[in-house]
Amino acid sequence: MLVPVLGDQLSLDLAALRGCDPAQTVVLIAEVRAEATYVRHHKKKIAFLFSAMRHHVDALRAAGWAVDHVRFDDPSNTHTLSGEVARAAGRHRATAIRTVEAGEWRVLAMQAAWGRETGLPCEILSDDRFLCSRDEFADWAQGRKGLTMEYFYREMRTRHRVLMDFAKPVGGQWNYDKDNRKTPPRGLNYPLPPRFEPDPVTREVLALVAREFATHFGALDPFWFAVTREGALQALGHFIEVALPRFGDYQDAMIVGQEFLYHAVISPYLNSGLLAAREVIAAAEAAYQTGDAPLNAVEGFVRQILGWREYVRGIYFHEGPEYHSRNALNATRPLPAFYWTGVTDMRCMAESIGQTEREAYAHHIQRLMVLGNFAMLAGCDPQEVSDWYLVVFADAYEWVEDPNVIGMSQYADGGIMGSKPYAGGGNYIDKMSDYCGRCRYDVKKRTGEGACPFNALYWDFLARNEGKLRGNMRLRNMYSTWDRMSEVARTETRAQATATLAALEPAAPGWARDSATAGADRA
Ligand code: FAD
Ligand code: DLZ
Ligand code: SF4
Repeated sequence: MLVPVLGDQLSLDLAALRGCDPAQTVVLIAEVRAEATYVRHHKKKIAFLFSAMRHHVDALRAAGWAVDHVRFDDPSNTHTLSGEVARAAGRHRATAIRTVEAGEWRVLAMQAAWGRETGLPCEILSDDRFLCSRDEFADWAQGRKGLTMEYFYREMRTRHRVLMDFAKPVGGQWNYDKDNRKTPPRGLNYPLPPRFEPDPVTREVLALVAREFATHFGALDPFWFAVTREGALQALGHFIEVALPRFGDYQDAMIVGQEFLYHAVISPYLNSGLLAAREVIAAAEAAYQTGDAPLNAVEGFVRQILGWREYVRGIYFHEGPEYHSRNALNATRPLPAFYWTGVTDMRCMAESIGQTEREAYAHHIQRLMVLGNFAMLAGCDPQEVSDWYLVVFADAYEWVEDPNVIGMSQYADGGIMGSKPYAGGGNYIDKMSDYCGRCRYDVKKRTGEGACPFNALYWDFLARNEGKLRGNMRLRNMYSTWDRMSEVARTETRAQATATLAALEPAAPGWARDSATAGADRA
């Protein structure tokens, strides 16, 4: 039996391994150029994954599995997943292939062809590391008018008995967000996620990535991610003990120089398989039960994993491969160059892009209300925006990135993920951050010299998309405010936005995808 294990399937308890006889099985792990370059991933993301894959080879061998590990610099490496599966099938005289479904339509299509390409039976198993299978999500979605996350989440809580008091939610409410999202007081001490010194395996990978992917976006230094399950468990334990109790309070805050606040910074570990969603949820629930973390924090955190994470994966597969191409607002502007360089006078953008370049990480509100918000207000092509997110974050895989970008952030799915666009002017950013006080623009100004670009762009976005958005009840107040502005104010606002948009320099092609093959390898 040949069991190909993908780079984001680094779990010893993988469905494809369960029930296999170690004496009759070869596990294949292949480091291939095609997966590192189908989009030109952040250097740190490639280094994290290659090092985690190498450590997982050791973990599998220690657990008794025979592993065929194709290293990146193996001269006979074909540098594609399918090429390596075919070679390994021949090398080991395999009689069958067993694998777990990939988290991306593009790779699923490859897996579907492995049987035909090798002439062997190929079984593709459901990825039961997720708590909601594709079929279960389809059943839940069947016949519903809207696919609201909150109802999905309640069903998941009930089905998996998480934070439940028999049939009722613990504490009597499903959601404690009203107790969350406070403005942080000045000078609060934030705990940093634990930093792991690169070991010799990681150092070798860092040298490889510096050599082979020198032109990709992002810094390799500092590299402090955990690359083993033990390290990832340590990071989880640290979060539960030190940061979870205040997770909810300052979830939406953005502070210069504080990149992680009380966030968990575990998404690269969860999404690569080093951590399991079930154990993360159980650890958070246990902290509530022992009185080490309050309910508002634990419920808020559980909602992210049992709710949002499972829900976006459900949406990705339920909506099909063409979901990626949706463009409900017909947005066509090329992504501005500063998304890749970080060079902009907008302090909020420069800070969020700068930390992404350094750490391959930005927290949710930076991704949604700064980086995504600007792209949507400016009318950027959602597919270009999606490519950017897939490249720059260490936790980005298409099943999770695409719905968050196409749906939640860009409203390009026309309202499947959210009942209104997550659009905001400078006010929201000012309320939740200390960026504006340090910015050359004046957040209180809508027009004129030095006005915050988000302000005019916000109104221009509403005016530009009036035909599609005016009927949305949740935007009624905003359109009323726009209507009440004087004709002169409206004209000046739109002229200000037009000037801002005209000054945006488009990114040169080739940052996200090799320009020669751009678009060719999407499903
Ligand atoms: P915390 O804030 O501490 O949350 C805990 C965990 O909850 C995360 O680790 C993650 O596993 C889960 N989670 C929270 N929100 C979401 C969500 N909306 N979707 C899925 N899981 C969620 N997350 C990714 O893992 N990969 C992506 O490529 C990704 N792209 C995003 C793009 C946009 C435009 C937006 C708005 C969000 C995106 N997210 C993505 C969701 C979220 O921003 C990250 O999961 C989170 O910032 C990871 O950091 P953390 O571990 O510190 O999370
Ligand atoms: C992201 C990634 C990278 C950079 N490299 C590899 C690799 O060399 N080998 C591999 O098996 N997987 C890699 N991956 C992860 C795959 O692209 C991933 O399985 C798909 O994105 C599907 O989620
Ligand atoms: Fe961003 Fe505007 Fe605030 Fe500057 S003033 S940081 S551009 S929101």
